[in-house]
Amino acid sequence: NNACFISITGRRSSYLMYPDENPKEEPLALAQRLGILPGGQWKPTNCQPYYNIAVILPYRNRWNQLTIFMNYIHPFLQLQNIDYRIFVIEQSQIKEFNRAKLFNIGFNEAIKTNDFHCFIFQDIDLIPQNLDNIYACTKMPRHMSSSVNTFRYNLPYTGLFGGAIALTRQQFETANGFSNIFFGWGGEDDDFYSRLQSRGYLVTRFGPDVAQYYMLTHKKEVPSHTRFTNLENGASRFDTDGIKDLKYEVLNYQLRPLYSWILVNI
Ligand code: NGS
Repeated sequence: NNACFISITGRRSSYLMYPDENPKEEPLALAQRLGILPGGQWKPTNCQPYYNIAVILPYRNRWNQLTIFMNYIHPFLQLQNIDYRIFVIEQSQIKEFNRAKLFNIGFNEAIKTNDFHCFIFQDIDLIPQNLDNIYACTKMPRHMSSSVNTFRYNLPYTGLFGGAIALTRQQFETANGFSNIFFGWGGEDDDFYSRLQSRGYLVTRFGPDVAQYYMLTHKKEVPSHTRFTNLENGASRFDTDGIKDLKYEVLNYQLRPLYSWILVNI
């Protein structure tokens, strides 16, 4: 009966938020001001939160964006009354970047620390602009970033499942997570969408005026040459390539003031 107030979406909020692209506050000072526990954990204390989420962020060589993101996302999640913990999974300099595998690793590490019900898998260059875009899970896997400013707030194609997504632990495990073989840019999100479809999940989205994101600018990545072949034979690997056969090495693990940092070799 002391449940936290939650603004469930569907309500049209015309107020768009923007990040401070040049934040000045030191991480420790920010953590203290906002009551964030080491490792980037927080939950409301004056009411019972509905949701317990892990935010999983793949990372490499984008310190400026990470700083902007952290300064923005903590107050945002706190305004939503979410019980949350943020994980940054950094890939060592070895091999091409593998966003999908870093998500799998983040999931695997997060469930060792807590019985999270819900996972947000997202890129650090995406800033949610509308507080009604609740950082929690829905009955179906949800594509959260369907309305991005760089696409003039339009969805580029129906099957797009990249950017920011929300899945329950059960949904993610049923899909066997992401494929681990997508090195370099592109396709891993399309493959994941096929996985969900093959397991009978329909994906959901909130309306375009709720699911709005502001993308921090960066130069366009060069697409990988193997992405289409990987996609074509993807279905044959749904059961064997994913969280069930995940192999990696943890090089460093720190509870930083604003997030749990895990450096990995993949
Ligand atoms: C598709 C990519 C996706 C990507 C999407 C949007 O073409 O991985 O573009 O990218 N699929 C393949 O390359 C097979 S975006 O315009 O946001 O950079 O997510």
